[in-house]
Amino acid sequence: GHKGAVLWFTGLSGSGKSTVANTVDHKLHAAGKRTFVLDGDNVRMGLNKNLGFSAEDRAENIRRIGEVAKLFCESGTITTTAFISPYLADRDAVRALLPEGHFIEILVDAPLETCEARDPKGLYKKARAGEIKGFTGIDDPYEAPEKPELVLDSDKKGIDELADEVIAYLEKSGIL
Ligand code: GGZ
Repeated sequence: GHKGAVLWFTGLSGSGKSTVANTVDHKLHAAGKRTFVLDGDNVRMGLNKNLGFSAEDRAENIRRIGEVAKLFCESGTITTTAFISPYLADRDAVRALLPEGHFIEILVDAPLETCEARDPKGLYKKARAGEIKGFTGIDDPYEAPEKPELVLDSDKKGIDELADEVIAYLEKSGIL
């Protein structure tokens, strides 16, 4: 069997969080693990649809996701979350909800220039044009973790390699 855990991906829009998180989830699921993904598609569209992108709303977004992830973790599920979660204090508050060793903070690291060049939804372009205010990395801060359990170099490495790095960490740390 395996223990429950929260794999908390954090990083800029366009860093590859969702893609790596979903790839990790698929690999774990294929290996017979109980898994679940929380991301913007299933959380910001539902539970958190009353929240926007002010500092207060982002904090509440992360708080609720943390509480839901905690419940999944208690059920023995390996839960991956893929939210920018730009503020240190909000992520630390989630860490404090979970038992020692069960919150695994994963920085999906890519320079702003790379994320902006990818711009899959054209949001950076809109932010630069002033059509979106308070966009993370442009006119709202991204506070990188100081001691993440894992840093993924999404500028230099491919999705599959990064997903395997996460799984290797889970094996090393006794989650799997
Ligand atoms: C950042 C924004 C914003 C602003 C809309 N700032 O590339 P995406 O589209 O899919 O990822 C971004 C997503 C961020 O939602 P999160 O719930 O992950 O953010 S947080 O953890 O900060 O609460 C982007 C889109 O929503 N988006 N406006 N102003 N990203």
